[in-house]
Amino acid sequence: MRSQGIGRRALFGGAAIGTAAVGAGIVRATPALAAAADDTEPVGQVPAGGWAAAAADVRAELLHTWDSYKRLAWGHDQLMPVNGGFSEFFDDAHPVGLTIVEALDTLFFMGLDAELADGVAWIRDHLDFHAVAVPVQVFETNIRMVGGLLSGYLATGEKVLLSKAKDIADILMPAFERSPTGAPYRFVNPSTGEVSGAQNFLAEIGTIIAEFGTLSRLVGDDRYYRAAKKATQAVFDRRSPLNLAGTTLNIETGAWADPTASVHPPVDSYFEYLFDGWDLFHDRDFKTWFDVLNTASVAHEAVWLRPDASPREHLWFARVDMNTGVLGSLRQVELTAFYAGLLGQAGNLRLGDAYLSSWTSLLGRYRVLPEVVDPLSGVATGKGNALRPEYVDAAFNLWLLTRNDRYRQLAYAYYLRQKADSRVPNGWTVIDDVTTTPATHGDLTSGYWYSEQMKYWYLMFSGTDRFDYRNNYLSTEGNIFRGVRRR
Ligand code: DMJ
Repeated sequence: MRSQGIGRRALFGGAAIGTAAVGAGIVRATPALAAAADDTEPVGQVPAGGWAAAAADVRAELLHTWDSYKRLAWGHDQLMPVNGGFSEFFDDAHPVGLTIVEALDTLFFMGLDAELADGVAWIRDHLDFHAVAVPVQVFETNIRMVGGLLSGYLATGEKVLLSKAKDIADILMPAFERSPTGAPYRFVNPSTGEVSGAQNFLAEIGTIIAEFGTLSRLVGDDRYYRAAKKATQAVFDRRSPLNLAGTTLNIETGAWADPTASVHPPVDSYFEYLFDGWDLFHDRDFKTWFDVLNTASVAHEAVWLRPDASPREHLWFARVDMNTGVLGSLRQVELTAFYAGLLGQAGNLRLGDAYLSSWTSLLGRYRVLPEVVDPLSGVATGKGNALRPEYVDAAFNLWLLTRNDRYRQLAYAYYLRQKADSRVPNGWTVIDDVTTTPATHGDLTSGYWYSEQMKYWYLMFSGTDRFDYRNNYLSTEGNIFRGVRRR
């Protein structure tokens, strides 16, 4: 990807631009125009007490929330810190200790070794995914459970974690093996083995290779790697003449059920894992697939917009028709902020920086990012914040790549903002409305909070010798499959 590859530049003022007008206003980008995105909002912060104190604060917040989880919800999937209760993520009748699994490698990096040992013991004695008696999403089960157990194994060497990861991957395998196309069914019922959900989204089809490939490597059985690769290729082989893929595939017929191309969910991490198949396993096919699809996505979907009263244009990503390239919705989803880091990892630091800057620009208006936003008006159309990690994820990846301290300062400023708005006596909670003062709280500590942003913040601020800052790999769920340094 090169900056010349930016496909579209929309020069608009005003909030009431409809799709047709957007389409009519598109002009080709030039590198000179693209350079306009380089001024970044000055919202970064250096911790007054130094970075070590910031790291200690993150660790103390994690530990405080973990202690609440242990006291109020131990063994259940997720803590509800406001009412002091719990909720299950997969099956209301069968908790699987999701929070424990998600926290494992974060506890290791923070040196919380007694807590880590408690978690491993719970998993050894209680985790039985076969008992789950409802259909579970292959995607969520893989990135959270299989991934969490694998990174926990890499952090501790505890064989029980590897064997439970394999058990769960074996439960998921029929979703791949029974599919005529190789793209998985969306659901599996762990207790019956029944598969369901022939309409599947790209993220759910193709966010598999990091976990399944790592498992193959660790157990010496390439069935998992091959299944994940075949699923990824099933999408690539069905790309349009524009080299775009859609959003939803019928995995039985191979026909597109939704031909909307985008990098937003529920497509997002399909792109992430195309790159990761190359990054983790040096498999050239993944690199080729990533280059082909991502180059076309940037060319057709990148738009530069100037909202009301903004001094400059911001880079956003539109949805387009995969066959015609015609523009669809401009709605921006916070989950896609991760893509700033991926663009950087793939070699396009300029675009990655510009895209992070677009998200940063919203922090002039919101204390923490809302789930969904109209990029033309800046208005939040989804006002919640599910304790999302993606903005910090992108800042972390750009910081790892460049060591430009601005990214770490942005991440620290965001830490202070999220802490101020999400902290309750029992830990941190999701927000139902970020536009009210004070923020309107929901009641949940998302499992990924332990696995993702608390780890990203801690690694950025601490400089721990348990992590290899030069050679590492973090999955979409923040699980570390390369770069663990055990003594
Ligand atoms: C996480 O489970 C992962 O980052 C996933 O890829 C998408 N969303 C959540 C966090 O927002």
